[in-house]
Amino acid sequence: MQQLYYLTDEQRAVRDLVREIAREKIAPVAAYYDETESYPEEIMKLLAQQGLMGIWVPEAYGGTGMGALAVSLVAEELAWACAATATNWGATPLGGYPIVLAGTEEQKRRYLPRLAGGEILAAYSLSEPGAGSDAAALQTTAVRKGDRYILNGTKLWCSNGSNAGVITLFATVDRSKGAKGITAFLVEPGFPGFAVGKKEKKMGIRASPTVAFHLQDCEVPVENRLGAEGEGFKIAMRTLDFTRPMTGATAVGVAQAALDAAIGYAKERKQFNQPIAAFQGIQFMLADMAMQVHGARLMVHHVASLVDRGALASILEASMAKCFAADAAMHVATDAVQIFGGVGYTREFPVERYMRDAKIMQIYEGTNQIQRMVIAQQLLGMR
Ligand code: COS
Repeated sequence: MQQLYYLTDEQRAVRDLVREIAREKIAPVAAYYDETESYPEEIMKLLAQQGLMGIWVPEAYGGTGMGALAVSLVAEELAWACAATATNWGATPLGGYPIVLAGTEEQKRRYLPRLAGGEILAAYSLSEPGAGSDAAALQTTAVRKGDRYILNGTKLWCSNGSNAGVITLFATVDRSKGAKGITAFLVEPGFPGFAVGKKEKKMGIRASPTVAFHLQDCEVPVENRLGAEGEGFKIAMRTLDFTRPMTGATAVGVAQAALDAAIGYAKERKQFNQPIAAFQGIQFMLADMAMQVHGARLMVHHVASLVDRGALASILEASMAKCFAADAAMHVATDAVQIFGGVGYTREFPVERYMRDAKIMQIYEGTNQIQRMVIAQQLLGMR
């Protein structure tokens, strides 16, 4: 395991706590939750009991305000055991961080303490059937009528959306204005006209429910608008700048798990009268895998540390870390399956799950093609 000299005692303590929970409580049941596509309720409760839901919430609102690097450490350790649990856990900072960014004092007091305590979870709802990579093309409308907004439309791909007590949901007050019409709302599942739609049947992270929402004349009180009308797109993007490193960390966790499994198997498995680890072909694969994990982790930690030092989350480095780590996870998990050979392709071993889980990391929170577009635009001074 890498020596991370730059971690504070507090960050080390939270990492070690989550590592212990992940290894003892989560890893043994991860295959069960994957196989049954069920929600790991008990695990989520345990994470809340251990005070882990509020590490991103400022202390003034009941959290421990530990910052982006701590969030990344937790995401990595959870993902080492179960990427779906890491996604379920990460949906709350993703859905709740916009409140920290743009919430009124009243909104912060209403939601953040409950999120910090794990009393409710949050989710983030940007995507739609016709607006995936092109997020600014969203069509869900919000029309103000007195002290309410009336929302109509369909949202897609919301991680942990069926378990959230508050959803940061993006709609447009004026389609003709494109990104400048997009407005953020704090929607509660009990609001009239709000319904959770179909749950997706997915290749990976199967213990993390991904759902659609249907808004039919959904009534949202004006006090639940987050930021001003038209500010929603920037809130959405600045949130992703904060959470893309966390997604990168989730990918690092999967990659580390795949590498650990491959090392263990290569030392045990004998062919041609020796462990396959004795073959240079396998050694070179392991060395390349380890370099990918190491590099990805350092990129994630670097951008998370920038955020913690008060720098605006770097758009360039957030995209780089997310993209590099997700590609690393896919590469390392694929090679881990290869090292296991035939049994790696079966459900007897977890590496096939790692490979299925790694794939989503190249897709969610902005595809890796979108990340490359953002990186190139930053390099070329086009943004
Ligand atoms: N941080 C802050 N502001 C940002 C920003 C960022 N990362 N990215 C864009 N903006 C701002 C721009 O500065 C611009 O503001 P001005 O008009 O005041 O200059 C505004 O937002 C619109 O930006 P732009 O014109 O670049 O938007 P585009 O429609 O071209 O799209 C991309 C930008 C492609 C980057 C965006 O749509 C995206 O990230 N897509 C992927 C969506 C995604 O990640 N979905 C996953 C859902 S969450 S699981």
